[in-house]
Formats: sequence, C-alpha cells, structure tokens
Amino acid sequence: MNIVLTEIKENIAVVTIDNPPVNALSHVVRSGVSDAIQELCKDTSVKAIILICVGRTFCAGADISEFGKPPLSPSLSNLMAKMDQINKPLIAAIHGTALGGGFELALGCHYRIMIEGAKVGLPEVNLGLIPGAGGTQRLPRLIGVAAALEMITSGKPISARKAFEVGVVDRICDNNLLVSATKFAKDIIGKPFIKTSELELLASPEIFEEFSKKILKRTRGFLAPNIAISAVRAATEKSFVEGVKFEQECFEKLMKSPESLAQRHLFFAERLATKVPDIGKDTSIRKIEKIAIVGGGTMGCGIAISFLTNSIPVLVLEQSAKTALLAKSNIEEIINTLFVKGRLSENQKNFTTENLTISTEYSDLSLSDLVIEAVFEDMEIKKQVFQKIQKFAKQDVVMASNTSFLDLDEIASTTSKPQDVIGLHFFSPAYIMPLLEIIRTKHTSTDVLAAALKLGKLIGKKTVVSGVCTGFIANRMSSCYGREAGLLLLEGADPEQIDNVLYKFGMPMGMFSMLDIAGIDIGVLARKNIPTESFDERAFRIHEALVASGSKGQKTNAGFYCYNGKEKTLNPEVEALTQKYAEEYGIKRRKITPKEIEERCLFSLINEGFKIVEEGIAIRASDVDVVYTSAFGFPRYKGGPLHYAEHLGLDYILKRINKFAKVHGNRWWTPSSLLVSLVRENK
Ligand code: 3H9
Repeated sequence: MNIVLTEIKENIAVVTIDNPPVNALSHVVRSGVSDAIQELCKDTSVKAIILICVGRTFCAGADISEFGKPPLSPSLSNLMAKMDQINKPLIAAIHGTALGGGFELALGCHYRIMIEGAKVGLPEVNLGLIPGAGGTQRLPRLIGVAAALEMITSGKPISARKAFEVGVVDRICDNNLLVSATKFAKDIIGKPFIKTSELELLASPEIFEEFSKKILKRTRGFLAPNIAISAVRAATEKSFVEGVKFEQECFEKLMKSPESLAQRHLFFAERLATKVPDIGKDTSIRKIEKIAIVGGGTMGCGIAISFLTNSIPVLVLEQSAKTALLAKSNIEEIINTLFVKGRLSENQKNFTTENLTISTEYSDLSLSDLVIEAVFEDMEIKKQVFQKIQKFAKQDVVMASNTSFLDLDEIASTTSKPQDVIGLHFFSPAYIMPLLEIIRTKHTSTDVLAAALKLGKLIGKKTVVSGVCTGFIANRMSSCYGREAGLLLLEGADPEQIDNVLYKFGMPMGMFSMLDIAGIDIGVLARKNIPTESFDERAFRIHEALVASGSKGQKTNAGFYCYNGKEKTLNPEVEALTQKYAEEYGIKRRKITPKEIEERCLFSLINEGFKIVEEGIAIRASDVDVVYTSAFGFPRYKGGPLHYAEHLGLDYILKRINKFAKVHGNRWWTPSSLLVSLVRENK
C-alpha cells in the first residue's frame, strides 16, 4: 500500500495520504509528503498541488504514539519549512477533522478547501502541549490574535462554516472534495498566492493579559494554555522564523512536563477503555435502535436528552399522565436552553420534539430494543420494574439499570434472562457528564455488552466497563474519598479547610461544597440501600444529622455551609455536630495539617483504585483513571489517581498507607495486594 501517492492530471498534482485510521503524520507520511513535494517542485508541467487524504479524515495531527521516542527526520517543522519554499500553489483539501499537526499542515498550504461538515482545530492543549509546527505563528496571521487565542487555548475545533467565516478556508464544497479542489486549483493557477508566514500581524499587548485573565478559571492548573498565549504573543513581537523557534522550544519543554505526560496517558487510556478482551471485531452486536426509559425524574430526563440530541428516538415511561407530562416539559425546557446557548442546532431541537414519546403503559415497551430503568435507588422497586420490563418488552430486549450502587447481579436474578441485563450508569446531568460506566454482571452476554459500548460511542460518551461491586468503580472510589473527608471532620478539621486542600490539589471543588451542590440527602438515602459493612457510619453521621434537621445543601440554603445570596459561610451546626459525634465515638479532636488531609483523601482513593483492579472489577488500571477524571473532575493534568500514584512513587504511597493503618486501623487502610506486589517488583 502506498501511504503517500502522487498523481498528475492536467497540470494538477494530487498528493494523497492514506495512513489509517486517522492519517496521523507518522514518519512515513512526513517523509512521503516531503519527497513528493520535492519532486513536484522540479516538474515544470505541474502548476498546482492538492494535498488530500483518504479514509475517514484529513490528518488528525502528529502521531502521538511517536512522542517521547527519538525524533525521525524530517520533522513536521522541517516539512513545513520546505512547503514555505515552494513556488507553486498548494491547496489542502479537508474532510473529517484536520487537527493539530494536520491543521498546521493545511495552514502551511496557500489555500484550504473544506467539505461541509468537516472541522479544523488545534487540540494540542488537551495533550498538555501547544501546536509545535507553526500553528501559533500561522493561525493568528490568518485570522487575528483574538480568534487564534480562543482556538488554541480551548483546543475546540470549529466547523467548516465557522472556518470560512473567520477566514481559515477559502472555499466550502458540499460534495466531491477532490473534484471541487481540482476546480478551485484551475481557478487560481497563474494567480499570485500568499504564504501565511508572510502575512502581517498587528496586536496590542493588552489583549494577551486580558485573555489570560479571561481563561484563568477554566485553565486552572494546566500548563499549556498560558504557554500557548506567550507563543501567540511571540508571533506579534518576533519575525516568523524567530516565532517558530520560540514555539518549538515551548513545545519541547511541555513535551517533557508531567502535565503533558498525564494528559497523553489519558488520551490513550480513554481509547483503551473501550476495548474489552473478549469483545472483538467478530463479536455479534445486539441491535439497538429504539430506546425506552422507565422513570422520568432528573436522571431519566437527562438520559433521554443524551439520546435525543444524538438523533436517537426515546420513549419515557412514567407512573401517571401528570408525571409523564412533567418529564416531557422538563426535557423540552432543557433542550430549549441548550438550543438558546448555541449547543444544539435547530435540526437537533426539532428532532427532539418529533422523537420524544411519553407513556404510562408498560405495554408500550413492546417495540423497544433497550429499556433503561432510571427509577428510585431502591432494590425492591428496581426488582419490580425489571419484572415488568421482562413481562411487557420483546423477547430479545436489553434490560439496563442506571443504578449507581446496587447489586446488579441481584437485580438481574429477578429476570429469567440475566444475560440480557446490563448496567448503564450515567452521571448527573447525564447529557453533560462525559462518562458512561457500563456494568457487566457475571451473566451479561457479549452481544449485549458490545451493543452498550457501541451505543456509548454513538452518544459521544467515554465508556468504561466495570464489574459488579457496591458503587462499581466510580462510586466505590468516591465513597472512600468521602469517608476520609467525613472522618477528618470528626478528628478536628472543618469543611472549609478540607475543601481548600482538595481544591488546591486541583479538584473542581472540595468534598463538602460538592455535597452541598448535589444534595446531602442523596448520599444519605443511597447508604440506606447498601450493605452497612461497605462504609464507615461514623464518617456520615454529620451528613445524616444535617439532613434530619432539613439542611440538605444549597437547595435548602444550608448544608455544610450556609448560603445567603452569593455569600457562603460555614454552617455553625456542623461544628456543634462534629463536637458531639467526636465525643460519642471517643475521638480526640486535634489540629490537622493540609498534608494529612490531602494524603488521607487521595491515598484512600488510590488504594481503593488498586483494589478495584486487583479484584478484576476494572479491566485495567488506566480505566480507573478514566473513570475518576471523567466522573469527578480529578485533574486531567495529573492523569487520574493511579497515574498520579505512579508519579508520586508507589513505594511512598504504600509507606503512607501503612502508616495510616497503624494510626487508624486496618479496616480501611489495608494496602491493596496489587500495590504491595508492584512495590515489591520494582525493588
Ligand atoms: C500534534 O499534532 C502536535 C503538533 O502540533 C506538532 C508536532 C510537531 N496519533 O479517537 P478514535 C488513534 S498533537 C496517533 O477512537 P474517532 C487512536 O489512538 C496531536 N494515533 O477515533 C485510536 O487508535 P486505536 C493533535 C491517533 O473517530 C484510533 O486512532 N491531534 C491519533 O472517535 C481511532 O481514534 C489530536 O489531538 C494521533 N494523532 O476520533 C487529535 N489520533 O484504534 C487526536 C487518533 O488503536 N485524535 N489516533 O485505539 C482525535 O481527536 C480523534 O482520534 C479523532 C477521531 C477526532 C481524530
């Protein structure tokens, strides 16, 4: 197979890249394109060159799997420098997604033509990097500093329409890309062309400071966005060549940073998580086209929106006409808000209206391929719902539960087809949160699991498969983290102190602020349905007392904090309760250091993560990282709990866990045997 192929027709050369799956700019592609261009420059019959890709996309960027390995010449920058010397027009013909180095390659061409529906972007910040092949120097020259800063620091791709509007592309076509690019080439042959590197760029220095301030909150802790700003700034202060040099220095520095290593780890981890050892290309997949959701509460509505906004019709089943109508209006209201915010197109909005059905009759489930139960988190209620689903749905229906804690094997055992039962654990709000935790029971059949994985991808979720245990991967880990935070309260810390430490570590917010937002009552209720031996009741006594007194969090203006408009202060009730329960449990209150708070909360999480892998609940360690970064906002620049553990040193973690076991007992601090063996093997 020719990875880079050149064909010449009527004075126009077409250089085609064919490097599946995403035409990454691997060494073979770089050298192929470089050689092709060199040859075509010499050929006087060639008047224009089109650069195009086959397969599902234009180049998706540098080959990330080559990062960290010895560089092979030509580098992408060498190739771009060569393209800058070329004396005939170069046209990039873009379909799919031109990302990172792929977009930079297109920016190095003199013209760009895009097919409708294609996208371009510089997502390097998502990998803890900045564009490293001239992107920070060329893009602002082409579209101005403000628009370039937004694209480079957000990493978000833009549509062909938007690209045309801001001046990234010269033409959009709606069908045959090569034919359109050839026509475009014929139009411009003989006309003078401009190199992006030679475009003039002017900007006032204030724009950079203002932009830095604007993105401060969303980029907290990340290294790359601010470095990207300085690289764009260099484009306004230095010559093109000097600017490119500065950009490359920044790129190389970032490449070695722990932040980029962590973010690259997640890139591959998220893709690996979709792979399950006994599910292969030949595995048959249960057909899922029609979906029904039993329960139109917050979760049910959120799940329905996730499908509807991805063009999948949904039936929502409720107990009464009144609650069914309420669910419908809630869904429509959210859809409308998303539309007003520009997050949904008019077409998507219309699809929703036409494809949402509500019902109160179980018999209406008879056409559904998948029924998701999203009712109250109560074992008995769920069992009854499953029995009804089986009674009314078709023979080969997939029966899913959205339970976040309960024993799915037990739920499945109430049906005569446990092989058709699976867990689809969405996180709230389901249409926003990126993770779908798929729970595989000991009976779930491979065609059902394969269908769930496919469905997750279809609705744009990151999928991770978990085995059955209390809380599965996400909530089991989160319970440990919450337990330590609760115990630390009793031992002498206050909610604000704990929250500040966790926020400083990089979590989006501290444990108690989070509980106040989510509603403290949710956890209190959930614990009523799970085995008491799976949690430490002491850690949650304050939660229970608060809920009993009506302080459920922000929704009641009081929880761990009191809320008065924008003002947030510690709730004095919490201090009184901690004193009371500390005394009751014989806990001597003391001054707690930030280090202890951080290590107790995070190392308990890490230890549980290793246990989850050791027990086979998670397929691999990196799945745990995907879950915790996607479900609970563990800082991506730290790569997830288990990646972070490796970064800190597993021997150090084990030493501290052993120390905590000595002080606080073995019940929660028995080190994971996987962790112990990893430390032993490393010695
Ligand atoms: C860069 O360009 C730096 C430059 O500025 C400077 C250089 C000097 N490399 O996501 P999918 C693999 S940094 C290697 O499931 P989709 C991926 O691992 C780069 N491999 O498909 C997976 O492999 P496997 C900037 C890559 O259709 C397979 O392709 N670019 C790369 O859902 C399919 O991937 C980016 O950050 C790569 N660049 O989504 C873009 N990209 O099957 C990263 C993908 O073995 N890529 N793979 O698991 C993406 O965002 C998505 O892959 C894309 C397709 C949207 C393209």
